Amino acid sequence: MSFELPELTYAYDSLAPYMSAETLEFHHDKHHKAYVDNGNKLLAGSGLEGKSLEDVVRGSFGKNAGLFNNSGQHYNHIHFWNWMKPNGGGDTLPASLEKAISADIGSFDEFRGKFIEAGTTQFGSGWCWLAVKSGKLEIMKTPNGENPLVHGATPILGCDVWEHSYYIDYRNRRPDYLAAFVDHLINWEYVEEMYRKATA
Ligand code: MN3
Repeated sequence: MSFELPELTYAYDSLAPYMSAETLEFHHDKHHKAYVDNGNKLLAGSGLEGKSLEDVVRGSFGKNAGLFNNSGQHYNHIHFWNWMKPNGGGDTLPASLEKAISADIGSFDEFRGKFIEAGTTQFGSGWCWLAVKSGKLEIMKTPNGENPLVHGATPILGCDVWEHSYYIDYRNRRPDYLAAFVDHLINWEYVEEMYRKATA
């Protein structure tokens, strides 16, 4: 099965002013598309053609750097678009998720602080995450196209801290971008859906 670029489920200008149409046009139409196109070229003949995307990511890690980088970024971005929605974010969470964050992280405010800190302190390009590992929620950060799948965990929320995700709108103010992501963009229903699947 080859990789395909998914359509955004919201209008390009609907996340403004927190993420502009210009950012989404470049990020989705150019950057994500390049991961899909390059990933498909590298998938051919890799021996992983029939596998699920998750298995391609895990199976190429440490073995086929080109395929790993592109398939990892394809996986990360498919979810990244769904981890956002117009009028999202804030501290009103589905009950099961709020309970799990309180139990495993401490409180919503602790989650918010640690998630933003993980994204701010990721040196260079990468991602910060809320992931399920051994049944518990954890804040993680990874470089480049890596994600929790290759560290024995399942991501349920991630924020792209590559400069292409925020430089048009925030220039070098990565912490402000991360705060806007948490306060105004997160699609908590999708996070909860991934949490339920990860803990089923
Ligand atoms: Mn990106």
